[in-house]
Amino acid sequence: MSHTFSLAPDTPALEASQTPESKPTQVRGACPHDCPDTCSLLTTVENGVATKVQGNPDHPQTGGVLCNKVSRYAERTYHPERLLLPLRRSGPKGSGQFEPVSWATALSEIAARLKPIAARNPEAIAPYSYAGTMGQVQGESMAGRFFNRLGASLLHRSICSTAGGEGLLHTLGGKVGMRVEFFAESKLILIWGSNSIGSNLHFWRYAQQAKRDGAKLVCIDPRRSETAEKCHEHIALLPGTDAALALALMHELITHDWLDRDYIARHTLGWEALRERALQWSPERAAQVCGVPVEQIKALALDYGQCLVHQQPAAIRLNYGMQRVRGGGNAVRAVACLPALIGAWRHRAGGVLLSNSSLFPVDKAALQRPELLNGRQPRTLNMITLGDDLLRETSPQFGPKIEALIVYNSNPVAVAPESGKVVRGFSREDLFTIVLEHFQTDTADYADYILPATTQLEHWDVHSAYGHTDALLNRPAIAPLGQAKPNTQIFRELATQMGFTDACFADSDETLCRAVYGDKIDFETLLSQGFATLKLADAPFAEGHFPTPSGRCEFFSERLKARGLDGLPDHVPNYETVGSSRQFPLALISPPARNFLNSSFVNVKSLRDIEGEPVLEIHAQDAKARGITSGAIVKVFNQRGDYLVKAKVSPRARLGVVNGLGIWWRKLGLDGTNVNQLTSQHLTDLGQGPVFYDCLVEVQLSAMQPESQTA
Ligand SMILES: Nc1nc2c(c(=O)[nH]1)N[C@H]1C(S)=C(S)[C@@H](COP(=O)(O)OP(=O)(O)OC[C@H]3O[C@@H](n4cnc5c(=O)[nH]c(N)nc54)[C@H](O)[C@@H]3O)O[C@H]1N2
Ligand SMILES: Nc1nc2c(c(=O)[nH]1)N[C@H]1C(S)=C(S)[C@@H](COP(=O)(O)OP(=O)(O)OC[C@H]3O[C@@H](n4cnc5c(=O)[nH]c(N)nc54)[C@H](O)[C@@H]3O)O[C@H]1N2
Ligand SMILES: [Mo]
Repeated sequence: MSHTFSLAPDTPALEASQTPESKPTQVRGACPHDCPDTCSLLTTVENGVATKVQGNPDHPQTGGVLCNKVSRYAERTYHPERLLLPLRRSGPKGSGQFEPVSWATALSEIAARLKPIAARNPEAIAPYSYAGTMGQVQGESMAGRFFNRLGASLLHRSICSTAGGEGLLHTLGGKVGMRVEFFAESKLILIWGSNSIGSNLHFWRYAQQAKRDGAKLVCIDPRRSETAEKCHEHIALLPGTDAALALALMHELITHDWLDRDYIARHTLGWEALRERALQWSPERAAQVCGVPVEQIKALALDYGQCLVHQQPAAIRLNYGMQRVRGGGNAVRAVACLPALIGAWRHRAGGVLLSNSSLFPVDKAALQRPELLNGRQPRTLNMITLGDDLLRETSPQFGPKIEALIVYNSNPVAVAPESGKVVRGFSREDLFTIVLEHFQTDTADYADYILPATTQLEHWDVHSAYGHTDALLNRPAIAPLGQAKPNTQIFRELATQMGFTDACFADSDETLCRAVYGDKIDFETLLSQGFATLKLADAPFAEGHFPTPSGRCEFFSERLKARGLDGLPDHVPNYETVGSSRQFPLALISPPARNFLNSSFVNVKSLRDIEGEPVLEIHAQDAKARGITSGAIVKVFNQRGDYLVKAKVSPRARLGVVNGLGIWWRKLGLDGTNVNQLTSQHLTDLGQGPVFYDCLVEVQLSAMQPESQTA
């Protein structure tokens, strides 16, 4: 393969399509999705058409294996409903009726609408984006420049990981932890708030290797997930009670003296205070709060403590599932303290991993150019409160009413909480909405203009990972389909239309790719190999050196105390705790479905066929009490709204907790809604994140049943 890396903004350099008659070629890329695994892709291209997308066998973290979803990436790319032309609304708001227009017309009409708003107050224009692609270039590079130059509202990109991110920051010093490959050598692995088989498959391969070598696997998850059923133990705690469990484990480590006193003395901060806090959490008290047998907590503490006694590595794979509750930040802090207590960090196969993304030297300023703000300090909107924010009038407290919304890399109508309000906001006649998309999603239905974006097979990008420590380059394998353009190019052209003449808007995607890491990661390695592994110590914290202000693992955080917050981790009960409401007695969680990636891939038929239809898993006893049997249509409801789903009486659901697997497109749901109709806009203790899994509901048989549908 010869790779020429020259890229004019609008004409991706393409090995395959430049020589349409040539033999099949394989083009190296990167999976763009929001997943810890960030796989290296090999796309086979024949006559300019991508015929197959595979895992790259030369990339150790990918090992030639892709998940079911991304192995269908070509099917998604060539999907008959792919958006290939710019579209302008031709029916009422939200009707999903559009007519094709030329790019020139779309862009000039958009600019004509945005200019007067910007002239009055640019903060009335808001971006909304998340992780449709995790690419540094097709994410916040040209888009960031555009919004900075405009002076638009800023966006707190909080919808996924900010509670856990802040929790780690104030404990370990950032999103840093074990290297994932060393889990293969661990002797005890706690899989905590993670359905690894569904959402972190390549980690699961390492866990399997460890299991074959005698490791014990414990899963801590309210749901009996695909992963939980394959572990030796499953602790099915109530949602939002993880900190209580972690503190009770500490209690046991202390009372049995399973402590690495040397490590604690040399490499931690706040031990005496933490000790006092943990001693308030007997296993009996935690068992009450967590809704699990006390013996299970004691047995887990014994397993963890024995790793110290026998000098064996104990590892924790934490994932973001457990921080989507009010106390998510504190819970991550509590769990992240555990390895230091037994000196697990001394081993390369010991410690904890939630994310390693802080290790990547991304030069955000070079990409987004904050100097374009020119001294302005626009307000920051939170992704979580989109529903409320769209419905707000101008006020001194919140600033101007949102008049225009530019959505890219996200599907907020499906994924943001309390979607009844989100939909009402998007329905506003006076809201001007632009959506950059591959498909006519629930959000695109509410657009005034839909602009067709390229997929990962059609554009350049650079990717950091969060579940391993390699950076990846994505080369386009095929030419853009139809009239689709990369996000970067759409924002370049919008900038031109708005009259922005700053030189940085002319930067090509090549320049942006090179700017991601500057000289911190060798770009030639990315070009020749497709990936570059960060140079890191095997056991990063064996000798302390945490990237905290004190250089220690901070059980006690002065920074949190200075903000008036608890300096120690604690159990912070949910906003909506089980048992606190007679009206809504069940806890609802809505974890990812294995064959979807958030709301992406829901429209890929072969994958949707595997998932079937939106279901609510419910415990046999909870079902019986309500006269519910498998296959019945049930109404799930609370004070925020309701939605209809098929019930599935299932051992995957624990007593008192129902699982509404996510995230279906609303328009493919039984009544045009999805689970986010019920979730709230409350924020987490740290990081101002979402509380999707902190949500009480009631479930009842619906008047609509499968029989009456066909009658
Ligand atoms: N197939 C697939 N893979 C994905 C995704 C997807 O949608 N589909 N999403 C991606 C995204 S956006 C992310 S952020 C990552 C990580 O995404 P995560 O959401 O962490 O992914 P999971 O590991 O599937 O789910 C978390 C697990 O946490 C459990 N859980 C819920 N509440 C609690 C709780 O209070 N305590 C504990 N201990 N567990 C709880 C759920 O039952 C679930 O099994 O995965 C990514 N990977
Ligand atoms: N109830 C409930 N809600 C949740 C969650 C949950 O567990 N339960 N999980 C939450 C989490 S962890 C997350 S991360 C969010 C995810 O929320 P989002 O980041 O909004 O993720 P997706 O739903 O996958 O939507 C991404 C969209 O971007 C589009 N896209 C992909 N690539 C490109 C591109 O290159 N250009 C453009 N213009 N568009 C592109 C895709 O077609 C897709 O429609 O959802 C959150 N919502
Ligand atoms: Mo996420």
